[in-house]
Parts: sequence; structure tokens; C-alpha cells
Amino acid sequence: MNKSPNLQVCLSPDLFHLFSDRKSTVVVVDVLRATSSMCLAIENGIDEIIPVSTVEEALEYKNGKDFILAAERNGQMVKGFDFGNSPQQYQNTEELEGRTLVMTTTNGTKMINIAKEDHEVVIGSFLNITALVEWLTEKGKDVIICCSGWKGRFCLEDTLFAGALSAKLMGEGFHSDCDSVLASGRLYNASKKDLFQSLEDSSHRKRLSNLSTNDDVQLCLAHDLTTVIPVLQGNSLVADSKQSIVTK
Ligand code: 3SL
Repeated sequence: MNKSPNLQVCLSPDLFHLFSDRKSTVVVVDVLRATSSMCLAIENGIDEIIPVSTVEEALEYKNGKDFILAAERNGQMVKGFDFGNSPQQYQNTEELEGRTLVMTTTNGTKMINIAKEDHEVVIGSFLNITALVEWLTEKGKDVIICCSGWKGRFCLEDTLFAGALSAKLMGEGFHSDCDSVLASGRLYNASKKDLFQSLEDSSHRKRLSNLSTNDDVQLCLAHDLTTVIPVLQGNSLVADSKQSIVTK
């Protein structure tokens, strides 16, 4: 019998019911840009992030002390909010220190709230990939990597990240009989020389480049800018292990 932890990749939130097993750790992935922004927000001083699914829920926190409110829909900051979903907004600012970020995004925060019902949730991005591999390997639990996609659809950038993370976890002794682990790994291998270029004609890069966010995309594809591991405790994401930044 194989005792090494099992690895699966779920390519869309709409497929999650097929993977949900009430025991695996779920890595929620929204590389462009929610989970990258979350990693940087905690790295740069935010104490906790409350991910909510709707703009209305986020507005309930308005005027609460120490809350920063962030909302994105269709790539754009929602009017009346302090922050949107640009990872650059979460860099080089002292505004974040010790504050609570209440955040809603089109897909990422929804995926978190679907997964949290029955599973331990941790946040993944290229920005914390090496620390995440160490953390998941040390825990030794089964893992489902969940791509947030776009409104229920498959998306390329989350799949590439799933492939990168899968390859590293398989190298650490995880096993898998999941074809989406194979497919995402093969896609990543074919693209890893230039992830930015390989996403050039992807739907979300096109959507974001209409909003002039190429710098965001470059930032989200950088590896290992932080060792922070955001984990969900109750309704808040907090750092499980917070160490100093690897490179800036
Ligand atoms: O869907 C999401 O959660 C966002 O990351 C989308 S965007 O990159 O802010 O457009």
C-alpha cells in the first residue's frame, strides 16, 4: 500500500465537488492576481485577511477600525473601496502594518470560501512556491491544488502554477493517479522557459492588458519573493510561518 500523500489538481471551482474528500489540504490558487496579492499583503504587514465572496459582505466592514477594504470585479477596483487587486498596491507601503484586510475578488475569494467548508485551506502562488512545498511536505497530508479559474472556466495561469507545484511535490514523494496533475505538469514543462510569453494569448492576460496591468503579471510570475504561508483559521487568513522576505 502506498503511504505517501496523494496529490490531485482541480482545474475549476465548478469541479471541486468531485475532489472534495473532507481530509485533504486545499491549496487555493489564483495566480493572476488574488493569491499573489494575498501573499504580498501579509508579507508587507497585514495581520489577517478576511476573504469574502461578495461586495456587499465586504461593505459590512466599512468604517470598522483597522480594516482596509479591497474589492475587484472583472479586473477593476470596485468604486468606493480602498484597494483593488493589484499586487503592486501591497508593496512599499506602510499603510498595511498591523491592519486587517477585507477582500473580495471575482474568483479567488470565492474559491477559498467554497473550499473552507470541509477542508484546511492554504494560499499558493509563484511568490511563495518554495516555502509552500516545504510546508506541504512537512505536513505530509493529501493535497488538492484548486485553480480558481475565471467564472467557473479553466484558466491557463492557474493551471501552469498547479503544474509547477505538482512537479515539486511529486519530487518530494507525493503520489498521484490524477490526469490533471499529469496535464498541468506537461503544460508547465512546455511553458516554464518563459511563463510571461506563454500566457501572451491567454484570456486573462488579454483581459488584464486591456487594463494596463502587464507589470502586475510580471510581478505575479516572480518566484519566491516571500516565505509567508497564508492559512485559513476560522474566517481569516493568517501567516502560519512568517519569515523575512527572500528577495525584493
Ligand atoms: O478573479 C480573481 O480573484 C482576481 O484575481 C481576478 S483579477 O486578476 O483581479 O482580474
